[in-house]
Order: sequence, then structure tokens, then C-alpha cells
Amino acid sequence: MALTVPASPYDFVFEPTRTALVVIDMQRDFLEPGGFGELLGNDVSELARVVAPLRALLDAARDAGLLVVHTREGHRPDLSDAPPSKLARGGGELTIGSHGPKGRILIRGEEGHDIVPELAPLPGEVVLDKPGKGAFHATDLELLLRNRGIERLIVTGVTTEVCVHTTVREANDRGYECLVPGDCVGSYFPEFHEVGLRMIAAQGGIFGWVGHSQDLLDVLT
Ligand code: C5J
Repeated sequence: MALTVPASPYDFVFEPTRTALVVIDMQRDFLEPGGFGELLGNDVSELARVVAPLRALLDAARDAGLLVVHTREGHRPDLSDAPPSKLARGGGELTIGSHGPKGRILIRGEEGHDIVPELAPLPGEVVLDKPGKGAFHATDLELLLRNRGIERLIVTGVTTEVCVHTTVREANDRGYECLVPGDCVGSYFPEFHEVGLRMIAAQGGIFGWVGHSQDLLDVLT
């Protein structure tokens, strides 16, 4: 049965069996005090506020039978899947692969690369390791979605203007309809978050819809 939620620029209609909840990069190194994000000087509390509403949405999506996809940004320990340009970016002492407080930064298997415990994937849920910002780049996400008949995505996680935006743009170009619940995505920069959301829904929904998790909870539970 199709469900309808209010959203910007207009209602978002979705069939739960043909919709996936995508949770982008809710990793310890981005969110937790003492992680890579904070070490770079970012205010991690801007991301922490996403956890509670996202947990409620995740629970509702699980109960309603939506496909749940968790992503993690990171690399192989030998960095062979990290473009030299990405490794060089920033120019600081701490970079991808350096030893940080939560293990090697953005390296698969390290503590900081893990998803925060509040949002830990359940056994059987898709966990997608991605080397880039977008969840479609160099992953089998499109194949997994196509095999399940997924047409719509509810995209959540961090950060609004980087990995969430890149993923929504990639999905939109591939023909997926995307809803972003604004309270379930976050940025270290409140102004980027706000403008990032406005950019998605501008011009009649140039690459998606923006809504609120409570409206999704109202129809899913
Ligand atoms: C960033 C992300 N910002 N998950 N990663 O580097 O948005």
C-alpha cells in the first residue's frame, strides 16, 4: 500500500516494500568526541543530535519491512582503494590512514570506522563500505536495489552537504526518488546543513524531497 508524507516541495508517496532507508556514515570517527571529526576542529554535537530521531526512524523502518542499508566511508588497510588526491587533501598531519584516537583514520576494521552503537546494524542488514562520498561510487548498491525492486530512497546520516548530498545526487541521476528527512541528517556547519536541504527541494524538487522524521513515523507506525 502506498503511503503519503508531507514534504517539500510536495507530498512524497512511497510503497514500503519498494523503498530503502539509507543510513549514511554514522561512524564513530565522525560523531564521537575524541574522533577524527572533532580532532579536525569540528563541533560533533551538531551531528550527535541526529542520532535519536534517526534511531526512531530506523526502528519504524525495520518494523515496516523497509530494506535498510548502512554505509561506512573508509578504505582498505593498505589504502589501495584511496585515490592519491583524497589522501593528499587537507595537507594536515592527520589524514586517512594515520593513527588517531580511535585507531587508523577511516580504515575498515578500526574502532573509529564502526557505526555508533545506537545505530548498529542488525544481523542481515546491508552494510556497504564505500571509498567515496557517494554510496553508488565503486559499490554494488545499485545492483542490490535493483534486485529488490527498490525505486525510492529515504536518505539519512552525515554529513548533509557531503556524503548525503553526493548520494542523493547519484541516486537521482539513476532514477531513484529520494526523500531526506531534515532532522535525520546533520552537518558540522549549520549553514551548510540548512542550505544543503534547501538545494535538494528547490526548483520543484531539483533532485529530491525534504521532510521530517515525525511525518514518516506517523505513516509507518
Ligand atoms: C565527509 C561524510 N564529510 N560522510 N564524509 O568527509 O560526509
